[in-house]
This record gives sequence, C-alpha cells and structure tokens, in this order.
Amino acid sequence: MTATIQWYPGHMAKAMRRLAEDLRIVDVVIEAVDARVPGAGANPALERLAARKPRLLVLTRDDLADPLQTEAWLERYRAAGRIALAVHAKERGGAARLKAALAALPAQHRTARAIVVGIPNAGKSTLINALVGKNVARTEDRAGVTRAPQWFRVTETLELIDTAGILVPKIDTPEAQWKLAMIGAVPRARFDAEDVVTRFAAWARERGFDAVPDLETYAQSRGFVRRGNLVDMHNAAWAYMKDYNEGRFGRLTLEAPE
Ligand SMILES: Nc1nc2c(ncn2[C@@H]2O[C@H](COP(=O)(O)OP(=O)(O)OP(=O)(O)O)[C@@H](O)[C@H]2O)c(=O)[nH]1
Ligand SMILES: [Mg+2]
Repeated sequence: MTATIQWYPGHMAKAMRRLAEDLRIVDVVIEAVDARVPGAGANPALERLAARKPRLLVLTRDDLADPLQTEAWLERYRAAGRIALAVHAKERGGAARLKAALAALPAQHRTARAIVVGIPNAGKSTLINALVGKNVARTEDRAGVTRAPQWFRVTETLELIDTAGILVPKIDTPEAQWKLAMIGAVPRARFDAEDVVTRFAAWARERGFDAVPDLETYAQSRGFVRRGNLVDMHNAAWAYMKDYNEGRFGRLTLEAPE
C-alpha cells in the first residue's frame, strides 16, 4: 500500500549531498520537471541550494502533458520571475528551443558549466542527449538509471553534468505519492502498481476523462486473464502504467497550478 512506501533509499541521501557540492562549481542550473506533475515533481531543496545561480526550468514530456495546463504552469513560473520552457526532448524542435533558451541566459553564463537536476526519471539524461545532439547519456523509462554524476561537453564553451535523480525525503500527501509513482519517478520495488493505478483511474473518473479505463476493464480488454478466468491485475497494472507513460490515454496533466 502506498502508505508504507519507503521513498528515500540511502543512495539518494548521498546524491543530495553530492548535489550540494556540484552546485557550487557550476554557473547554470537546468532543472528538469515532468510537465505532468510540476508541483510534486519539483525538488524544493533547490530553492535553497541553487538560490544564487541562474536557473532554467524545463518542463519535460511536453508531448504527454495537457497543453492548456502546461501553458498555465509556464505563466505561473514567469509571473514568479523564473525562466521556464516546455519541451519534447526527443524531438529536434525541443532540442533547438532548449539551446536557444540557454543561449539567451546572461552572457557570462554562456561559456559555462551547467548542471541538470531533477527527480528520478524526469528526463535529465534525455535533455543532455538533446543538447549534445547524440545519445551520450544512458536513458530508460524507469527511476534510477543515472547513478553517478557524469560530465559531457556540449560545445567548446559549454559543459554539462548529468546527475542522479533525487526524490524529496518526505512526500507529503498520498496524492503526491501516487502521482510520482505513476510518472515513473519512484523505484518500482517501492510501491504497489495496482494501488497506484486504482488511484489514478479514480482521479480520472472524477474529472470525466473517458479515455482512461479502470484497471479491471483494462485488464479484461488487454487479455490479462489467467487460467480459471482469474484476472492478472498485477501485470495488468504495470502494463497500464506503461500505456499511460506512452500517452495511450491522452495528454493528462495530474496537477494544476494552485
Ligand atoms: N515522450 C517523451 N519521453 C521522454 C521525454 N524526455 C524523456 N523521455 C523519456 O523518459 C524516460 C526517462 O528519461 P531519462 O532521460 O532517462 O530520465 P532521467 O531524469 O535521466 O532519469 P534517472 O537517471 O533515472 O534519474 C526515457 O524513456 C526517455 O526516452 C519527452 O520529452 N517526451
Ligand atoms: Mg538519467
């Protein structure tokens, strides 16, 4: 059950300390946040750790998020004086806009060292690949792919450090918990997929998102039925999450700006 999830594995505490060190030696901070969960998917510790650095906030997975919600979030960031953009990092256009946003930062930061930070699976390594223009950093759709910080040269004048995703030590609400699990930010061994999917489907039903099936219906229709007509809810739940993360139920943002 979600309530018993242990959210903060030991290596994340270590990564957090390492992040504080790395932040000291960089000129620019690129913060990757999944556009579907911009609230719970941000790391509030950055406000303190990176307060004095120029920061670029990148809403990732623009292609999977609701465009109106993304616009609302971007407006909110801009109102707060932050530089923010949304990208589909696997598209050429996304990479170009990201480069333009970096180039538009104050001149002294263009010849620079930049760090890419964010929660697990936010798309940090994919942003690096987009900036470098080839697949130099390993990416995969699960939390905890990048384990140790790694430097990459983007241009003669720009170096980037990719970092391991870090979850906040305490995730306040059950809503934030299932949402972060749903987008793949929580290591798979640390939550119950059936529980997470059930909460997601209930959330979608409340909002009238008809393209989102409940788990039982999904399991039946996708043939997750075992001998004796038993429904294999466990494997169905994992397939369901994968489908959501590939946009099969439409572009759904899980949090609106307050
Ligand atoms: N659809 C879509 N998928 C994306 C986008 N950006 C990244 N991904 C996918 O999201 C998954 C995770 O991306 P990564 O770059 O490995 O994420 P990360 O933040 O480096 O993850 P960790 O190293 O585990 O913390 C990969 O399967 C990427 O292909 C995007 O803009 N759109
Ligand atoms: Mg990574």
